[in-house]
Amino acid sequence: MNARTGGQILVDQLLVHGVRHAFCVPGESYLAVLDALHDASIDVTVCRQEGGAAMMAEAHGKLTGRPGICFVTRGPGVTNASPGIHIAKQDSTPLIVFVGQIERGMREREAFQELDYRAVFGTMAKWATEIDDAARIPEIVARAFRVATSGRPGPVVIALPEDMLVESAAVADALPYEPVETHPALAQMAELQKLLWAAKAPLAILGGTRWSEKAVERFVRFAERFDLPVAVSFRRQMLFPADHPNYIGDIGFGANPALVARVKAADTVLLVGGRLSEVPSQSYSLFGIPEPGCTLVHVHPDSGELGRVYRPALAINASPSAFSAALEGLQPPKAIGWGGNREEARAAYLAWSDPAPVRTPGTLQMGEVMAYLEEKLPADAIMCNGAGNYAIWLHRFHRFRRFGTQLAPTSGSMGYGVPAAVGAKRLHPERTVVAFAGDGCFLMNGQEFATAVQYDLPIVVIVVDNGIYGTIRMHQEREYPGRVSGTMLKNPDFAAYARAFGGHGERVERTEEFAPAFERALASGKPAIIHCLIDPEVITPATTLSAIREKALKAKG
Ligand SMILES: Cc1ncc(C[n+]2csc(CCOP(=O)(O)OP(=O)(O)O)c2C)c(N)n1
Ligand SMILES: [Mg+2]
Repeated sequence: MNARTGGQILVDQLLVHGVRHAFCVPGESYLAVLDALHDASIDVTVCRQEGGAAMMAEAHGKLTGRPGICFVTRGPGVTNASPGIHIAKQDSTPLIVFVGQIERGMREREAFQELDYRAVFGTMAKWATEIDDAARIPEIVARAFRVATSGRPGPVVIALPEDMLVESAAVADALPYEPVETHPALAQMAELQKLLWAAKAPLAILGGTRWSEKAVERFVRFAERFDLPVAVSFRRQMLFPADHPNYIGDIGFGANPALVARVKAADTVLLVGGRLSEVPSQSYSLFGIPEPGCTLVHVHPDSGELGRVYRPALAINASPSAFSAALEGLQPPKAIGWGGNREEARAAYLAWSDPAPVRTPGTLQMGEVMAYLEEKLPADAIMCNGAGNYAIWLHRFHRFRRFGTQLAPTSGSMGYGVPAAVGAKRLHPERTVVAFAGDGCFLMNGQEFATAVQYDLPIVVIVVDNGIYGTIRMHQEREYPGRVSGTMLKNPDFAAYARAFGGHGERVERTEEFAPAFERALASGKPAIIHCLIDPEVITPATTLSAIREKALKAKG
C-alpha cells in the first residue's frame, strides 16, 4: 500500500464519499489539503468570508441530503463560519466543516489562533473532533459522513492539525458511507391506520429533513387517498406542492390565522419529520406540553426528538422517506367524513396567498411584484432568503411547487440568501436562482456577490430596501412605541454595488419598473441585483409601522 500525506488521504476520502463540491476560505493551516485538491475532481469555490462559505455548503446539504463540505482556517476562520454551523444544527442539515488547526506539539499554549474545537463547538455541532493521526483519517471522515446524515442530520466539525496533514501514512480508503435508515414497524402503520379511521378532523404537518422528491410524491399520493389536509412547518414549503388541492399553507411567522385555528381544532395530527419548535408551534401555543391535547402521531428519524416536547399518542422512529414509502400500504376509510374540512382549509390558503388584493403605501407594490414573479418563474426555480420581514412576501405569496426549490434558514439567520443562492447556482447552473434579501440582511454576506461573479453564476438578488432593520423596528414600535433606537440604516446604492463587482444592477422605485428590470437582469447573463426601494411604512403585507405604533400607544393609554 502506498503512503499518502494526510492532505491526500483526506481528499481521497471525500472522493470515496461522493463529494463533488467544496467551499472554502483558504488558510495556511491546511495548505496540504488545498494542494491535494489541486488535482482532484472536486469543484472548489473560494469565498470571501467563512460565514458565506459555510452557508453555501449548508445549502448544498439542504438540496442534496448529502453533507455540504466546507474548509476554513483555525480561530477567526471557523468562528466566522459559525453561523453556517448553527443553521445546519437548527435546520437539521448535513454539513462537514474541516478546520485547519495548530501543530499537535503546540497545543495548550494558546498558540496562534488556537481554539479547542471540541469545547467551542461541543454544543453547536452534532459532533466536534480532531484528527491526531493521519492513519485514522478514513475512519473519522467516514464516521463524520454517517453522523452528519443519520438520525436527525446536522453539522460535524473536524479539526486538522497542520503537521498531521503533511505526515504520511499507508492506510486503505474507507468504503462509501450510507446514512442509517430507520423504518416504521408494520404494527405502527396498522395503529396509524386505526387512528386515522377514528379521526374526525385530522391534518398533517410536514417538516424537517431526510425528505426527497420521491418521498414528497409518495406523501402526496397518501394525502390524496385519505383526502388529508396538509400543512408544512416554518420554511419547509418545498415539502408539499402548493398548487395541490390538499395543501393548506405553512405555519411560520405571521401564519394565516385561519390555518392556526384549524391546526388547534384538529383532533388528530400527523407530524412528519418536524419538531414543532418555537416558530411553527406559534410560541408553543398550538399544542399543550407535554400532553398535546390531540391525538399526535409524531414521525421523526431521531428517537431523541420523540416525546422531547410533546407526548405523542404514537411515536414512529423513521425517516420521512422511509415513512412515506410505508404509507403506500395504508388503506383509507370507505367513507371519508372530513372532505369539507380539507376544501375549506384549501380555500382559506388560496385567499391568504393571493397577492392581488394587497395594497401598501408607496409607489412600489410588493404584492404586484410577487404576482409577476409567480407568472414568470419556472416551477423549479430555487428561492433563497435570510431573515427579515421582507421574507414574508416570499413565504406567503410564492407557491413552492417542487422539492429542492427552497433555501431558507429555520434558524432565522440573516445573511443566508445570497450565499445560499451562490451555492445553489453552483450545483444547478441550469436553474433559475433568486435570492430575496433585506437591506440589513444583504450586507451581512453581500460580498459573496463577488463569488457569484468569479464563478459566472447569474443569480438574481432582489434587495428589498426599507432603510431599516424593519423586523426589529416592528417589535420596537410594539413594545416601545415612538422610541426608535438602533434600527435605522443608511444604505449604499445596491445597483451600483452590483456593477462595481462586475454584475448587473437595477434600481426599482415603482411597481411598473420591476418586470422590465427583472427581464433585463435575466437577459444580462450576469449575477444581478435589483435594488427595490420600498416605503418603510410597509412593514408587513397587512399593516404599517404607524398603525403598529398607534395601537401600542393606545394600549399604553
Ligand atoms: C445574524 C442575525 N443578526 C440579527 C438578527 C435579528 N434580526 C432579525 S430580522 C432583523 C432585521 C432584518 O432587516 P432587513 O434585512 O433590512 O429586513 P426587514 O426586516 O427590514 O425587511 C434583525 C436585525 C438575526 N435574525 N440574525
Ligand atoms: Mg430592511
